[in-house]
Amino acid sequence: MNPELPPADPAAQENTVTVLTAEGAGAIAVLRLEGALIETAIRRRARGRSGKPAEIPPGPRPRLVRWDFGGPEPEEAVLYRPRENVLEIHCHGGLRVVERLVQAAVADGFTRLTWRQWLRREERDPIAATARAALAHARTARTADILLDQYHGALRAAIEDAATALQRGNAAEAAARLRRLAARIPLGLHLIQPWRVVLAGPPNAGKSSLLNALTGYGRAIVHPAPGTTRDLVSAVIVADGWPIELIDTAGIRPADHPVERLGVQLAETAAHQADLLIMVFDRSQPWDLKQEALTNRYPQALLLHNKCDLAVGPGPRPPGLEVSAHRAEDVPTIFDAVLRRLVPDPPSPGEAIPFTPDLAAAVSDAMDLLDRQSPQAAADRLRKLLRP
Ligand SMILES: Nc1nc2c(ncn2[C@@H]2O[C@H](COP(=O)(O)OP(=O)(O)O)[C@@H](O)[C@H]2O)c(=O)[nH]1
Ligand SMILES: [Mg+2]
Repeated sequence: MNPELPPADPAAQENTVTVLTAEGAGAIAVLRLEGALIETAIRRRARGRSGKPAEIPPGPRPRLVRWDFGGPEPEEAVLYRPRENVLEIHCHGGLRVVERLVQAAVADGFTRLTWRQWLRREERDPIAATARAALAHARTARTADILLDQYHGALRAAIEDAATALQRGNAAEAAARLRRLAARIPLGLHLIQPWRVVLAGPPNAGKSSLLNALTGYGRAIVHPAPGTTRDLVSAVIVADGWPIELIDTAGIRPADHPVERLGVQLAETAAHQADLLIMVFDRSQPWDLKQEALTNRYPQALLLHNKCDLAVGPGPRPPGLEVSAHRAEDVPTIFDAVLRRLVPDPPSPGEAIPFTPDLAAAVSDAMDLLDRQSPQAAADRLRKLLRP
């Protein structure tokens, strides 16, 4: 027996059907058929109002037809045939209709592609293909703009320049370019994934009140009795165009009740995984050793001394923002401080940003290789990103 797979039939591979609209139900769906079988499919399935076969010549004119996919009633659809071998079917976006139209295309000899596979094939530049796929997940116009810059070649050009510098023996220039790219990795990895900002601190300090104030609505339960927030409550918000997931916790402290202990453990885990930890303290209470211990344990935390609408409690406190969750005017001050931490140096338009873990890893690897005096290997590692 021959263990080798037979070569793929190129003709079969060229006839493809792809749903281009987002997964899930929508008002309108777009199916894209590609390949020489389009002519046969049109002859078999496209009908005019009278029920007679409709002709769809290539050209920019969209046509309303009834597409006979083998169901009880043909489906109304707008056909657009930009080229001989490309046909777009714009139809109602219900999940079942779309699935049956795809099945009909498969029965006609088309191979189903996911939109990601289709993109991979469409875009010769793999970085552009990845950027286009990432754009589908951008949450804000600001992050979408940055991904669009990468789609249009900002990152590709920077990587090419670094690789060229390496090959010309210009190690200093290559190192400088790679350092600039590496500095952008933390930002790039948050264009799709929001930054995680965790609110922690002793119970009753006002963490849940602050989450509510920052999100602008009552997302977390606020209660005068300590220990109300036993699990994590989170909300994704947008600050200055950046997506941020705010995570409220039960507070970090010794807990007696097992459910509470679970909440405290969750809080500790969240604190360790956070991009930014906000430690909230009640400024109206005396500053004590427990609070001092918390600030020592998380020296990287942003400190908020909350309830500053009340009289200040005794004891010297470490420096931090003095705010009140009950004062709307303090919200922008808190966001400013948060953003200074998360995006200290916002990128300028057109800047190159490595925006996936793979791209980031390639940049880091290239820097390591350069450090270890292997400029050729570093250049190869970068060039690999550019090949289709
Ligand atoms: N006066 C005042 N009370 C506050 C402030 N922030 C929170 N509180 C109150 O403090 C209590 C505990 O707040 P909560 O947000 O549940 O604290 P958490 O346990 O840290 O989540 C509630 O009664 C809040 O209304 C503030 O800035 N000023
Ligand atoms: Mg709470």
